[in-house]
Amino acid sequence: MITLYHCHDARSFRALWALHEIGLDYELRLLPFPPRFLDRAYLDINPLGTIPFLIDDHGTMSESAAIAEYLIARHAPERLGVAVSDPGYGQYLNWLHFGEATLTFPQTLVLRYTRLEPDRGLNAVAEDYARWFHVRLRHVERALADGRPWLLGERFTGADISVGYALLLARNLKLEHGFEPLTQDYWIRLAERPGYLAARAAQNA
Ligand SMILES: N[C@@H](CCC(=O)N[C@@H](CS)C(=O)NCC(=O)O)C(=O)O
Repeated sequence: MITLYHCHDARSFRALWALHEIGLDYELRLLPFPPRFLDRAYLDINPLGTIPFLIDDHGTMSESAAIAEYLIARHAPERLGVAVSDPGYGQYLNWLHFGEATLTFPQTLVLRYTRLEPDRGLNAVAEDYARWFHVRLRHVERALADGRPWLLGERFTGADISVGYALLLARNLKLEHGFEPLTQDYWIRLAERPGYLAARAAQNA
């Protein structure tokens, strides 16, 4: 059995989305945000206090892109993953990590200084990192320039879940004005996927 600790629309959404794309049974534990302060008992489960936190028969994990990669490798490698022997394997891993390390990290500074701690007077930092995000996002536009529907080509993979979550967060932070045309179309394709819609319904249930 798989258990996922999740907060609404937080990075743990990558894991939730992957679970639905794969079609796995799981138990969802929804927490208030931030759980570190609002659900102290959670620290006994995950001492980091962060989400996601995934438990399965083999152990625990706390990194959202790694969880998507792991679930796909174990349960849907051919449908949603890219094999080590495939020439696209390096690109697959690169996009999986780019989604978190390059596209999500700068947005967390925007979230922190505009939504969570606006009284710190660090709005200039938020503006700098919003710009940083938009510049890095051009890499997605370039990747889609040959008309491909998904980052790796004709097939949706875990890389699209990782980058797709960064686009969802950007929309929530009102940063979508920096989406260039192909990126905007890509977002629409992502948001129409049954797996994405089912994950959103699950967190709202
Ligand atoms: N790199 C980790 C980051 C995990 C993380 O920091 N999650 C945030 C939510 S998006 C969190 O739990 N924040 C609450 C806190 O730091 O107390 C990942 O991709 O899962």
